[in-house]
Amino acid sequence: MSQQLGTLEDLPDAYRADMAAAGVAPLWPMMRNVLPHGRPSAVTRPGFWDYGKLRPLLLRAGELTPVEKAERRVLVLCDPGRGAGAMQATASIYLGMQLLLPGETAPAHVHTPSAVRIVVEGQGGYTVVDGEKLPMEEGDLVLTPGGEWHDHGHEGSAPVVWLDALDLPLFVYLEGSYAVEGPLQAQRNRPDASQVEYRAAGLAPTRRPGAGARRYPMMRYPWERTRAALDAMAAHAGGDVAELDYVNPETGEDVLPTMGFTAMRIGAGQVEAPPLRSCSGAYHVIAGRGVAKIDGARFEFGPKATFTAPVFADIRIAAEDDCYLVRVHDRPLQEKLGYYEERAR
Ligand code: GTQ
Repeated sequence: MSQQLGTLEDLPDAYRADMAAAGVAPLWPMMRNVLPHGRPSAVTRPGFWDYGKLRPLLLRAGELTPVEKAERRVLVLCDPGRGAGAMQATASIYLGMQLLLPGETAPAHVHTPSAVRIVVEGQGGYTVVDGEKLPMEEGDLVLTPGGEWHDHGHEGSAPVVWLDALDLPLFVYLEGSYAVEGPLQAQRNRPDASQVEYRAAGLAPTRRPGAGARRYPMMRYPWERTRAALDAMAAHAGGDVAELDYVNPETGEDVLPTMGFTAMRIGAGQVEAPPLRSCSGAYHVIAGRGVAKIDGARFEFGPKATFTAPVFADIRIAAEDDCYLVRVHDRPLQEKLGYYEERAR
């Protein structure tokens, strides 16, 4: 079955030159590169970022580069498989640590990629999306979906840091990535939808016929609620790891078109060993310590660490104490394309 295919070197030099001059190339020497057997071959390699190492670099960026000179003051987490400078953490997922100092604002813009913020440190930060002011407390998940105006501000007294997850690499690949800048938004004088319409799981506002919900009805998922939900679930999980999907409260679907998010609680002594998944992923540690083994790489993690897993990675996460993590993945994209799968380990 696995036949040896002809190589470029098998072909006469003159023929190769004629093909190149005509703007064509033979498929067969490249066949296994573009269509490997059985499973994809990943360029992405497992990555690990300790917050203790990133934090001083980020604060130094705060001294070196005023926010006006940065638009967004971010250190990008570069996939080791693509090397220093790679503007991505996996094939489809971009991750960056963003710093906002007290009193600063990051100007309003709108872009084609979608973003999610996971708050790492600090109090008083907020994001305004389409006029809705979303407070950013540690562990909160805040959406800024593609096509929605957003700006960031900071009313607190100490640095605020959050992890950005964007589907930017996909949009760059598609030659579809661009932004438009605008003035800071007027803020509606009311709390965000998580505190008004969507206070409780399973309840959504009653609507008149034809009066639909917003496409992104709730753009902030307070960590306090997520953690309480994980604890309640873990108490009755019979020793299983508790994992919850972040969903659109009106539709039950993934919060964004291409990226999905889950919250996990791996209890002390438990090991999370998921099936091999066709999606890539990133884990951000909200609390707890443990050891992650991803495709043979071994990472000792603590609070605020971030690590990544390529497609079909062999993942084992052993918790030393109770661990809370947020997982970012591209399963929604793969499901839309019709190829998401899980294989037994
Ligand atoms: O906060 O809007 O990390 O536009 C990269 C691009 C953050 C943002 C990033 C962005 C933003």
